[in-house]
Amino acid sequence: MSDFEHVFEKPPEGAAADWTISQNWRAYTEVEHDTWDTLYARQMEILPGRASNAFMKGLQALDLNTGGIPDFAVLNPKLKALTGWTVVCVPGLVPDDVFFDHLANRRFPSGQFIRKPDQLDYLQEPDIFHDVFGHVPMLTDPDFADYMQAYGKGGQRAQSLGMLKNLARLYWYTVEFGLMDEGDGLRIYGAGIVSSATESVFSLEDASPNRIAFDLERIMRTDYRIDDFQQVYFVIPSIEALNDATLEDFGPIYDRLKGASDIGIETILPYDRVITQGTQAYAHKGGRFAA
Ligand code: HBI
Ligand code: FE
Repeated sequence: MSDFEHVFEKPPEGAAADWTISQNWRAYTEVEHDTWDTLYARQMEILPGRASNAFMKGLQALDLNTGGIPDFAVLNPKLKALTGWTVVCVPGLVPDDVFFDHLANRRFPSGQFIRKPDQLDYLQEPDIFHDVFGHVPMLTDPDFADYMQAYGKGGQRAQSLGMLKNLARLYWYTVEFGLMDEGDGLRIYGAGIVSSATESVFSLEDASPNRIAFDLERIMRTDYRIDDFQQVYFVIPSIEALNDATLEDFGPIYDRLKGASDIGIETILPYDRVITQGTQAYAHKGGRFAA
């Protein structure tokens, strides 16, 4: 049975044309609320000193630890006041054009379901913990809020130009699995890492993955895998720099990408600036690669 149980051809019963559904917060069970609390507590054992300042600041501001799954009716006024974003509830993965339209309008689509107690360590499809704990705190950062809206607008254009595969890689290696150099060491800002207990440690401390300085076109040529830890992570110097990278016109970039070959996940190119663990490595107190 595929992990993806929440994929639909058209908006399921009760969903609006834009695929949104009511969160129906009252219907969550004790077990589901406990699952949120268990996952939250586990991440908070690991993330201080590993997650980026922007993530930790956003988590504090939104107060996602009031006990159980956050109620969007309580969360959204706080988020909207900070950067104009709101979280909307969807039944699962939505078609790309629907996803982009929500992002382009500062609406983040979050799954309504939460993983089962026997799925704590891994599930492939995004549940509400991945979406709300992983993605939403970064939306409180003004530069990241702009970047995510630009991604939505860029996604609509990429789709029309047949360049979605390349743009999806940019999302993957920044929004989902991005690292940031905060001067005193690498930190996590990608939702796929920050919502995972194991990958939060692996991405910063394990010797096996490559950590390469952010390069927009290089990323857009680089494959990725969805069923295991990443083999390569890309490191931005700041969220502002990431946001600035999307301000240029992607037209010429797409033209160059059309003729460029894909890059495998294990490849290091001669011009890659590889971030080695001895320099801006992870400097968590007691971490194996303290600078
Ligand atoms: N739908 N609900 C949801 N969440 C996602 O993260 C998501 C999606 N649909 C498409 C998608 N992501 C990716 O293919 C984007 O890169 C387009
Ligand atoms: Fe995600």
